[in-house]
Amino acid sequence: MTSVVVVIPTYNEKENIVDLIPKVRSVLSDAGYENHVLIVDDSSPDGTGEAVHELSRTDSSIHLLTRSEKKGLGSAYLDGFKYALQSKPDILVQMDADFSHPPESLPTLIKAVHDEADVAIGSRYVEGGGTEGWSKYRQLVSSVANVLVHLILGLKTKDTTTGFRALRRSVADALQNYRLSSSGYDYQVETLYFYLKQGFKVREVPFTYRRRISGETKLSVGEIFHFTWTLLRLRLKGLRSSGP
Ligand SMILES: Nc1nc2c(ncn2[C@@H]2O[C@H](COP(=O)(O)OP(=O)(O)OP(=O)(O)O)[C@@H](O)[C@H]2O)c(=O)[nH]1
Ligand SMILES: [Mg+2]
Repeated sequence: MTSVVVVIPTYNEKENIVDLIPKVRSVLSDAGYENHVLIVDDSSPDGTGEAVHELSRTDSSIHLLTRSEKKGLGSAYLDGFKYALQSKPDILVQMDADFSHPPESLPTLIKAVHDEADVAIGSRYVEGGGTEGWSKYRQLVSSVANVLVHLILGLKTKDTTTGFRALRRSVADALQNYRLSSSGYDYQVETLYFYLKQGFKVREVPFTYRRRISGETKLSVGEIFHFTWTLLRLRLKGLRSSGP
């Protein structure tokens, strides 16, 4: 039986996470996967960690990794993968806690890795994908981010910023040995850049991104500037190491 660990970073997501975890577990069990859920919580003041701990008391497939303070989305994934790799799962999944990445789309995403891909990217910008309930501002931020990635790094992947991804274990292993320079939202692009440079087979799988159900966004203007700076840095590093 194929084993899957779903890694979900949280910061103040109590309301979402108590509904999301059982949903993820049931969707994956119904699809025939041995599955575990790992929450990486940065000591959320709203009690997210305590709520997850409570759920884990009755379900040994729910795990909680608590970090002492808010350290960023990217580093939460890295710490989560490191922890999850100890049990040697076949496939690792990363997804948000706020239902933007629909649990119902998990089997299609995972199947792409199960069948042939090294990395499956849940994509809003390939045929069949899309967004629901986004403001014009949020649409603009996402489009501009992708245009910048295409222009500056020359990547062909349509949705370079999505955080809904499934990875073969060997990819997560490779990531552990790579010195990642991003710790925030720029993690998505830096890792994609790394996967493509390593020659991993990356596939986009359409899904519909939904506006978060409850709670607040952690995407700040500061993160957006930092993201652009990361692209320029990666481009310069790429030029120095191997040419355009
Ligand atoms: N552990 C941890 N999780 C984080 C941190 N920043 C964001 N997250 C989580 O990462 C996921 C994505 O963050 P969101 O705020 O939803 O960002 P977004 O999806 O780009 O923005 P929205 O579209 O407004 O939801 C959520 O599950 C957050 O709780 C962090 O510093 N640490
Ligand atoms: Mg979100």
